Amino acid sequence: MEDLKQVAARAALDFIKPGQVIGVGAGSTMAHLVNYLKEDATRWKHITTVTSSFNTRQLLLENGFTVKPISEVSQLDIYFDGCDQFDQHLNALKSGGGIHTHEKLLAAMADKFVLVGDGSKYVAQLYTTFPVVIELIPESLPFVMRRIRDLFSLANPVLRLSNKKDGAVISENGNLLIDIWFRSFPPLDSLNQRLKDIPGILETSLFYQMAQVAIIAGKNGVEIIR
Ligand code: ABF
Repeated sequence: MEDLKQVAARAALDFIKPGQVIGVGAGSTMAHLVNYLKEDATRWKHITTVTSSFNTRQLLLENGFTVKPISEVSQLDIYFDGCDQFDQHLNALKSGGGIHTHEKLLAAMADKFVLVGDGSKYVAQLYTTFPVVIELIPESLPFVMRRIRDLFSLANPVLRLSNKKDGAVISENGNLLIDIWFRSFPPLDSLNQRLKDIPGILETSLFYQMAQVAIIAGKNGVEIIR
């Protein structure tokens, strides 16, 4: 019996055409998508893939797919990615992996950005069970912390620390990550830009009006939201 993430990932195959350049994001739902592509390798052997995730890259290579570095691509036919939460306007929080800088780059490159997930990720409006995560250059930490506290009275910015050893989590780009926990979100339509206007911050995990489609699998089957 497929779980809901598998059902959603299988439905994503209908959006792919042989020979396309497709982006594949991170997480377990995307791992299911790669497995379904592998199951029909004859049909999908000529697709070219690009990914934001080290783990997804390894999985694609192990299954014989062509994987191009992001640096060699300026446009994608389609980009699939999971998320932590998305709302009825397809605004999404993609906070878990801390690789949102590359994920947002691929989403912007794509002619179509498709969110894929189980129904639990779909909410009427984003709420604060997930933080907005920012990637920042290390030397800006004290300033960025101060500026966030000054600008957002309902924010609690927390440096993401490694749970294995002392010290902060370092992103794939060699930067720091701050999880900003909000007691309630400020207006979403300006939040991403207000954060990115703070010098030192590279990117946020709030994907505001970036996705064109969402594929969700719930107990009543698959729903496509556009
Ligand atoms: C990644 O997918 C992150 O944005 C998010 O945390 C994760 C969700 O993965 P899963 O499919 O395992 O729920 O892109």
